[in-house]
Amino acid sequence: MRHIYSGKVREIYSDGADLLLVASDRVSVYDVVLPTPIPDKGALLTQLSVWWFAELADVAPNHLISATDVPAELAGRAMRCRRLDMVPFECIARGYLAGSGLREYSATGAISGVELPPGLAEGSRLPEPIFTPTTKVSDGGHDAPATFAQVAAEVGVETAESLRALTLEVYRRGAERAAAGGIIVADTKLEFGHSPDGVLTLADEVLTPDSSRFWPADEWQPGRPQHAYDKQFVRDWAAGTGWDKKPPAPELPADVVTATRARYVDAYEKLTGTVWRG
Ligand code: PZK
Repeated sequence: MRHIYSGKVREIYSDGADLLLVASDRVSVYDVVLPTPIPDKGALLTQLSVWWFAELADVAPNHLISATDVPAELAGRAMRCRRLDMVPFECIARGYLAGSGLREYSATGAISGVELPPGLAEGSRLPEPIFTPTTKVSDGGHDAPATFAQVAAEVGVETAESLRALTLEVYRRGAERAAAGGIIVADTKLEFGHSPDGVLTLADEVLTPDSSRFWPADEWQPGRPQHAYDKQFVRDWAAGTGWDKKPPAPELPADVVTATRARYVDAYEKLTGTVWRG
């Protein structure tokens, strides 16, 4: 096994021809990784992704080979995956207005070239889900919006149309399932790649709270920032400490760790309809 990449909260290893995607228990808030892990977070997000890959198998083929044929020390929080030729765009679907999409809409009235009606507020539900790709910027820079035409120019119009259709269908299916459990999926970020035989394939993690904005539906109120399903206790605690949001972050108190872990468990159980047995 060779370590090939470290993200803020995840790692990639190569193992022969395969990749191992490993999720840690680290949590980031305001783009800063906290010194305190959330027990089982990596396993919860990995097992949620694994569940979604099966649930969405009729929408798109995916890169997962096995979540059990992994080294013992990574059991539960690793996915053995096929190596793909990655599409150089993040495929984002949005059903609600938040984050960088809100900023772009406020400045231009559109997101990634998709025109939206005037008068939408922070947290508003969009008339219909939209595809708002971004270019991947390495070196910790922030991703930049890309229009459909820019995606098509890079990967071809046929692949671009497939990326849009698959991204929107994954979002619709995820949002519908989550709504039944009282969770709004405001947006989600997907990654795709081509398999060696040229098949467009869903990669990375899917519909987790790290790759998506999950909001508690019963607290949704357009016109203000929404409560995050997973990290709200961390954010509220951080605001109360007076921490300047620059590294290093302070240690989390035990009650915030416990409450945050419970939200990840809750999201897993509500989405999958099964009980978490770590
Ligand atoms: C790949 N990433 C992002 C994911 C991280 C970073 N199946 C694949 N084949 C080739 N490359 C990738 C994948 C996938 N998935 C994904 N970077 C490369 C990423 C997980 C953890 F730290």
